[in-house]
Amino acid sequence: MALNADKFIEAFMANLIAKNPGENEFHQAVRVVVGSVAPYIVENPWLIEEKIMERMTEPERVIMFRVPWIDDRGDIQINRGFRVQMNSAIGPYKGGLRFHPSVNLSIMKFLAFEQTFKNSLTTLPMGGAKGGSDFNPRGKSNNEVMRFCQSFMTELQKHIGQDTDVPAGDIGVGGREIGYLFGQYKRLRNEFTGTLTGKGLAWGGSLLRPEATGFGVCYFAEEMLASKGLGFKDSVVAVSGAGNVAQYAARKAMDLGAKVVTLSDSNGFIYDPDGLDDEKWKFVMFLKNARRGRISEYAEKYPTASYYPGKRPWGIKCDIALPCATQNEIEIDDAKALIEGGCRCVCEGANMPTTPDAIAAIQGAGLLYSPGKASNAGGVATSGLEMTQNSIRQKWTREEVDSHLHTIMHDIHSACVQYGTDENGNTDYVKGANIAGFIKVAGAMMDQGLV
Ligand code: NDP
Ligand code: 2IT
Repeated sequence: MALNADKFIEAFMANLIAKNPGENEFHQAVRVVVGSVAPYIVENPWLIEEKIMERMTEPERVIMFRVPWIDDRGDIQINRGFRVQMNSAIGPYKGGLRFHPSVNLSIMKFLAFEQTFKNSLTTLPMGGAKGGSDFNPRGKSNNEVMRFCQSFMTELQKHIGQDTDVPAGDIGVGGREIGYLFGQYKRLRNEFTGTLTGKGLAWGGSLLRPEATGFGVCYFAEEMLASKGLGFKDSVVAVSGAGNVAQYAARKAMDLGAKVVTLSDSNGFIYDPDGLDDEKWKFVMFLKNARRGRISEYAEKYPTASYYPGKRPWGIKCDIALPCATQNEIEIDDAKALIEGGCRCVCEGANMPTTPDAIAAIQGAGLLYSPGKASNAGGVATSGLEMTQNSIRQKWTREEVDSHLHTIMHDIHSACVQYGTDENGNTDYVKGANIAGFIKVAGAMMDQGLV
């Protein structure tokens, strides 16, 4: 049986790599999922005949387009726009937009693929998609960002809609960008609908959407920790990133009684042995969201903190690690450092932040480990709640949204336990999340025939 599954994985991956050459991030994301579901597939050979994995790894549609715009000096700029509509078996396409210079087709496809399984886990009816551009918002004026967003949406609006595809934010796309994108969508389509989520509170946004991914990460970590009689209280937490997900993961960890000692950006990390407090957290919010500054300025303002340029925070001793920056930010040496530092739990806020060999090391050392598709699903789940509120033209209270978010994170944890727990009672959250996500999407695809 194991041999069959291994053979299936190797043959499947060889074909996928031949068909999608050079798309390393996409290969990586697929290999992890196929690794989990292969035993299930070989036990149900009709899934092989139905070519279910071949269908799931071929996007339903890929849109790539030119995004021309004019910068503040009057020079022409050309960026590349993407929307990968991966799978609509269980609902309209749903997933964020990333604006970052590293964006390419491989990154878009890995994110859209992960999103399909994540959205399936949320219990809500949402298919999987991702989009974005190699545009770099850093250092651009508000007017430049607006012109870029307007040009990007001028093409994207042909392919999205409240019942078709509902984009949201991701790296480099926050409230400001969603505002400009929504404004242009409304102008071109002459409709005020919930076609984007992460909207401002005055124009259709949901309370708690900005907080939802980071809060959800901590709710999920609480569930994992509780299974071992542990919790956030009095623990030391290392967070990477300093953007939307990191900010609210740090906030919730603090509120649950933990000491958050690190934050980072792509230039380096800060270590504050005293931990963040209310004032320091508010400074980070101002620094990153209003001033759009660098995390190094934290150490300039608070001399108890040190700044480590060009480094990641995983060498700092911690009980809980919350990677909330980007893909492949915990490599094997980082994993070893976390294990040696006594870390008990790695709960992913980012998408695919841990490399496969680092995951194996972390799981092998007996740490609690959850993949982003399970633990960061609170963001897209709350986007789903925003869509519901838009459809019924109502606005829920913060408490109502938070209660839904809690229930969803609890249910995702239960699904991971149901599908990922072995005879000895140990839960492999990677296996659990992948199988639970897969079964629902595969079933829906079978019901709908060969499309
Ligand atoms: P933001 O743009 O708000 O913040 C991203 C943070 O990560 C910044 O601090 C950024 O630093 C850092 N970062 C980006 N690229 C790199 C890199 N190559 N190396 C090191 N640091 C980097 O994005 P979000 O907080 O929204 O997203 C963070 C992660 O969470 C991503 O993986 C995203 O896909 C995932 N995610 C986001 C959700 C959401 O609702 N926003 C939902 C679920 C997952 P710098 O300023 O230097 O670029
Ligand atoms: O990776 C993600 O789940 C997101 N960036 C959020 C997507 C969404 O539609 O809210």
